[in-house]
Amino acid sequence: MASADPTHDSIQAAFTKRIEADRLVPLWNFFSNWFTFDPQAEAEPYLWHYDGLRDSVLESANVISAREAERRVLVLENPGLIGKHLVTDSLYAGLQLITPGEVAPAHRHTPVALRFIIEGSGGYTSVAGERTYMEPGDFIVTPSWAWHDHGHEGEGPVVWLDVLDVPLIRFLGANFTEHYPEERYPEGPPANDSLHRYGSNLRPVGYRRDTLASPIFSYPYARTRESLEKLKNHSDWDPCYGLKMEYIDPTTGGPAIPTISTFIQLLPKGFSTAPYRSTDGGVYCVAEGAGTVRFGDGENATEFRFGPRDIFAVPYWQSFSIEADEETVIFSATDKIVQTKLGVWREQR
Ligand code: GTQ
Repeated sequence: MASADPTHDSIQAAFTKRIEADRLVPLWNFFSNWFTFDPQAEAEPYLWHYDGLRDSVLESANVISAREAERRVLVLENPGLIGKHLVTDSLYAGLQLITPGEVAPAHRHTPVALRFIIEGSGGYTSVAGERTYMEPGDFIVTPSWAWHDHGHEGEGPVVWLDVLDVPLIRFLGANFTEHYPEERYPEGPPANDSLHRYGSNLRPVGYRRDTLASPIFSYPYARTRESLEKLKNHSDWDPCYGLKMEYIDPTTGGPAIPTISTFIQLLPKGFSTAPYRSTDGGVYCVAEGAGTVRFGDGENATEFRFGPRDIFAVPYWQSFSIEADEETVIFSATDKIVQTKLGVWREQR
């Protein structure tokens, strides 16, 4: 900040210039930018209407094959993060399309990927050779460094939302990718083996976990929805969350993914959540229902109408509330678990 005394300013400027060559920078020149009273997100609140994007997503199949693209994805780029290819400051998200008969070739990377299925049937993802078939609303995990390819044996397009922790892993310097020499990873256990083995409140006797990854890859919507349906009749509604549940690793009770928290929440028809903010930014995908999401207040207030399959970005420390015109189910993925483990997570109700 310029002071009233120009000599003082020019002494400081000259000093700053003089130390530049020594690779030194005065902290006082940027202290207030860094040590802000509260978090200042670059991401902006934003909503993508799926019905408005669908044509472009489907058209991408005429532009490039899944094989050539490796992953045919239209990335959801936040208007506050242009050129960074991110949906929020800490997460990447995109819409991936696969058409009948196509294969997205096998590879593996240290960033974790999650999928939330938007439309279509008959598509599958294979993790270490085990196929998981995808139905709308299913939540599927590709753990860090697991070989995976995608395919489609059914009819019609299959589209899902990808969310990856790429920004975090790149920032930390642990970003590796490897391409499998064949198009597909060799067939492994039968389809959905891991769900039956670990996802039924059972586990093999003697099971010992040797990675941080959950042994199940698939959280089928049919099961999730049934739980919400049963619980909604006698749940205490959280004023900010409605009925909100977290996807877990059944063998630990911890999060389904070590670096991304994932949730499903139900809001009954007519329910309005109380304004809420927390330090975990995230991406939200509407599984069912319709309503309005409102961000901020006063001059900076913005609101978006939402319907099924719409996706919205909630920047960190951004106050927002959701009003459900119909019974609404929303999936979300945030960096809460990372912040919780580091002891810095906060919320304000
Ligand atoms: O499906 O493995 O959106 O590797 C970006 C990178 C999806 C995937 C993405 C990927 C994938």
